[in-house]
Amino acid sequence: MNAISGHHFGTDGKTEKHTVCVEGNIGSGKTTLLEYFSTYPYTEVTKEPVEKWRNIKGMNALEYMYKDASRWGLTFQTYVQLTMLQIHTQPQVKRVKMMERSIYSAKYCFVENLYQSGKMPEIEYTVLTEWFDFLLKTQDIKVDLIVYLKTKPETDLRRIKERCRPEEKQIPLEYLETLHNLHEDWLIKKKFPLPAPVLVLNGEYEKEEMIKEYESYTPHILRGPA
Ligand code: DCP
Repeated sequence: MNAISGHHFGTDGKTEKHTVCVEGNIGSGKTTLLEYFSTYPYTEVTKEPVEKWRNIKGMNALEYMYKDASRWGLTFQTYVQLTMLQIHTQPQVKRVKMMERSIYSAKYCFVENLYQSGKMPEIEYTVLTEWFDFLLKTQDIKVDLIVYLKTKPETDLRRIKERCRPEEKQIPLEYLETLHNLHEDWLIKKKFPLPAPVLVLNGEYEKEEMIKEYESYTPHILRGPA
């Protein structure tokens, strides 16, 4: 690893700042990947937004959404859109900014799922979409690389059960399959606009093998596209 001093971030001459978003299904291992990269001195990693969604002035929007998605989907996704925007526009101090998810996956995977499954009426979908389009046009939402942790929905379900987040107890496999397909539609099949190139990592590995996978892609992830 290179020593870091002042504004010189490496010996390769690549000192430009860049932003990396980590995407993947629920339980795909995004948090673990971000924890690994947070140990590098020139990366800043934003905290898990899900903790904000579980506590809006003491109210748990994530719980509301899982209990009754038709009633609370718009409320929850409006708040997700706000918190993602806040993270995207937060001033970047270090050379590499890494964040969990993005305003894009919220829209193209989760809002899309609510709409397509009939849980979000067209009027709500349209209002959220108009906000989304306006934010993209007027705000600085720059992403240089998307790291996609690709997993099988069965693996996600096992991990979700192991970690035991109370709100997620009732998640069925079909829900993860639908979300998996939406991630694939966006990140692989390019059915929705892609804000940056995509690096696909195999998220199926467990602990030590996974760390080896991170290590082998570290130059690519931390440097961004040449
Ligand atoms: N969620 C949602 N709508 C969004 C984003 C997330 O309904 N726009 C939900 C799905 C999960 C919870 O929020 O129940 C957190 O999901 P993430 O995939 O963002 O975070 P994880 O902690 O599950 O990721 P990982 O297990 O990969 O670390």
